Amino acid sequence: MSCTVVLGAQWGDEGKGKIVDLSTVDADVVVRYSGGHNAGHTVVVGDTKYILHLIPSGIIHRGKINIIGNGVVIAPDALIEEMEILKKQGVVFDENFYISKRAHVIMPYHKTMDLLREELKGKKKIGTTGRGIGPTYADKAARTGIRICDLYDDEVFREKLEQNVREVNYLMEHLFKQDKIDAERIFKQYKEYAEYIKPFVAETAEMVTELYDAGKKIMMEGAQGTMLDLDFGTFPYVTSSNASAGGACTGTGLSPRKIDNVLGVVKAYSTRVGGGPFPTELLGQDGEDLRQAGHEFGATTGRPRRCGWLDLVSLKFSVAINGINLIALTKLDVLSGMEKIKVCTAYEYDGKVLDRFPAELKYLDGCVPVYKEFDGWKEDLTTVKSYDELPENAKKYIQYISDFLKVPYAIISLGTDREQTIKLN
Ligand code: 2SA
Ligand code: MG
Repeated sequence: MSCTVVLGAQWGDEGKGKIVDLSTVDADVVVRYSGGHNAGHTVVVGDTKYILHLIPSGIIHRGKINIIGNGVVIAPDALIEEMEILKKQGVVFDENFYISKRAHVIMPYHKTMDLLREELKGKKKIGTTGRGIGPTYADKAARTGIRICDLYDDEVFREKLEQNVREVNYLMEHLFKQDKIDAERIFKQYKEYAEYIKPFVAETAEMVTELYDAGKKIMMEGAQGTMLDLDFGTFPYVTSSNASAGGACTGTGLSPRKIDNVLGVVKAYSTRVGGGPFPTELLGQDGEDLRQAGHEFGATTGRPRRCGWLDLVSLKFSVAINGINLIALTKLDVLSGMEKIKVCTAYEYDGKVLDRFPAELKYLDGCVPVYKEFDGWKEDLTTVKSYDELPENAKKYIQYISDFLKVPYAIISLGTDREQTIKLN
């Protein structure tokens, strides 16, 4: 028995989709523990491209159990749509798929609130995906949220819904001057959704534990990245859940004593979508070149991602709080052809060198990165099959990263295809 958490060590979009897919081969059970349909994993198998937002990637393989854990927030309409698309691609949903009864439900007004709050923030907007994620987790913390199990108890569902709608309508009327929303219409619509997903709803917390105890190999699939974690990311420019390893326990019900490995997915450079500090961001043509070379556009919203050099200060923090013991390095091939490649090893603020990732945004916003510069390489890496075949300069670059972080590589990924992978540990 074993449990591995696969998570993003940066700001999301590290290429987790492919790494999760590779790790799925060895897993019996795949569990999502945080986030919602704000996530976007692209998995390419042969000629087929699957885009997954909510459903664990084990679903593409027969014989694996897939669980949406209690830490995930579920928009039933988005879930059903995703299931329908996957079914058309030949994916089967039966006793291979479970949805936690305890997961919170994204309601239509959560999306409205998400968009309105962003609008009110003006220039300070977070740049959310507009999917209602934040307001849903806020209701969870405020203890007013609606859970999947509530959808099956009409009395409870209606009471909670009417209470929430009363509050939202009050805000709409007094604050946002919007049209009122109708609880009864939502009730009926969500009852239909609830019926559709009913065969899959279960008490998944004990299920995960029992599967682990029965000797199954479990993979916990992270969404977004550590720097977007509600507690450890660049708050308030974060998502509203724990994307870091701690979320894998609270978001599934598996005890921390049962997590054996944490595989951190690290992209060979940095990107982030939305607002917030990004010390190593490349503005202008350099950033644009990296964006084009790496096809850095959001899988969910299509937004162009901000691009920059690798940031080892934030990564060191990420390794520490997640307990990352193995690294999957992705998109190294994208750096081919660059004259010079830089990595940030510290931040400088007001004449002082900071070598730890600060909590205060002002340091992140106002710092100047201290860079170490590497010579680039010209060779195309997309056909490289072993570590030894890598150009010397590429080896120097990746060796430095691993030494700095004191974590070995498990995987080096050189393209979207499964074949474009070097396996090391
Ligand atoms: P939200 O919607 O409340 O979670 O947004 C809060 C911040 O979290 C960021 N965020 C993400 N960053 C990168 N990738 C994400 N998923 C999609 C993808 C994004 C997309 O995989 O490509 O398609 O645009 C993701 N989800 C949330 C978001 O940008 C805010 O900064
Ligand atoms: Mg993504």
